[in-house]
Amino acid sequence: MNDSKFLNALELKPNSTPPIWFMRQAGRYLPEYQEIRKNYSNFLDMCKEPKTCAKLALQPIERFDLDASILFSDILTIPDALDLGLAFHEGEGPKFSNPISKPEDINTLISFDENTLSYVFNAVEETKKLLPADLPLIGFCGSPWTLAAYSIEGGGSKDFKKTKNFMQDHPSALHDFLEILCDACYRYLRQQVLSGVNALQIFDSWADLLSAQELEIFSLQYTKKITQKLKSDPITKNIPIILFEKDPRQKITDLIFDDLSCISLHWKNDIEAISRSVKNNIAIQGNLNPMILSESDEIIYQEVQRICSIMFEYPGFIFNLGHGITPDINPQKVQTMIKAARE
Ligand code: 1CP
Repeated sequence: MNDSKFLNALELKPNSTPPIWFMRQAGRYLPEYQEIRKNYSNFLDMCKEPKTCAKLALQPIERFDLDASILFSDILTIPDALDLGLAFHEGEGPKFSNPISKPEDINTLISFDENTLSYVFNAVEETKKLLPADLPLIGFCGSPWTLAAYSIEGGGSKDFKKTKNFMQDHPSALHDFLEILCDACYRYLRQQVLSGVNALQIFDSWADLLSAQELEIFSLQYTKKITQKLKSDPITKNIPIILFEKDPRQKITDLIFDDLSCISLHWKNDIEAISRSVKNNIAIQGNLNPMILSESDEIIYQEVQRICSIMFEYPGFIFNLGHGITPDINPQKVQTMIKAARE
């Protein structure tokens, strides 16, 4: 047994209480985050300061005594390194000044150089220096599909119309782009491991834009290539990999594959049915609807205990939300959620 409940769970070893961390645990709902954030007009400038990233990653650990920390950065650093010109302006989501709008934009892309992202790897090293030795750090990237969607759309969107049109009109150019992103993600994650992360999570946050068949062709195929490369590389082969697919059209039990140590469930997934059918072959994380955190303490207790009692005897269970925490949540409610899960 190692000293980390989180790593134990990823190895399907039992824990007395479930390890806890949650998506977007460092961020806008924390007043101590806002205190630092107000000094930067562009969020990306803050991500480029490794010591600041380390401090931000530690904030939720110090406040809530969580069982895992996640690198403070963003999934969109890769398209930014491809010169798509990322900025996060006041009160807006991400925007690319130089998005992919036609196939030629893919042919003329600069080649990915992970050294452009040395600020991220330095952030890993700085965070490791501040974290207690037995507290694992999670590295991450977006799936090639999710990164392509932001790069083509030029930012966030409700319906990702441009991306869908691009997929219809230029499927082969899109595949070329996904191939480029796939190689970039692998090199990016490998370098995070060399810098000190203990586990990896791949976020396919726009899986729900795709039909079951498209998900296989445009998303999972490339994510599997990344994990295959990681698993055949001596540097990364023992690092556990977690996959988050946001509300996919395909059944979770059908999309799980061998290289994964853990599947992170969206809040719409049925954790009971899934845990029964995967029978302890893979760790399971997540599933609590983040909206519950705006409810009363009683409702939070009920919902946390519902999930924990379903997963009580499942050795590889990691308590987490079914998607990122939203900026409007009162940190006190998070405390209630954690207390309920530890009880
Ligand atoms: O203005 C601000 O203060 C910036 C808010 C913010 C933060 C705190 C953004 C912009 N990114 C982050 C950090 C971040 N992003 C982390 C590390 C912090 C932590 O988790 O503790 C991580 C892991 C991410 C990952 C990320 N970024 C995802 C995948 C997870 C998910 O929520 O599905 C996605 C989709 C992004 C893109 C992104 N970055 C930021 C925003 C507001 C968005 C969403 C844009 C949109 O689609 O509307």
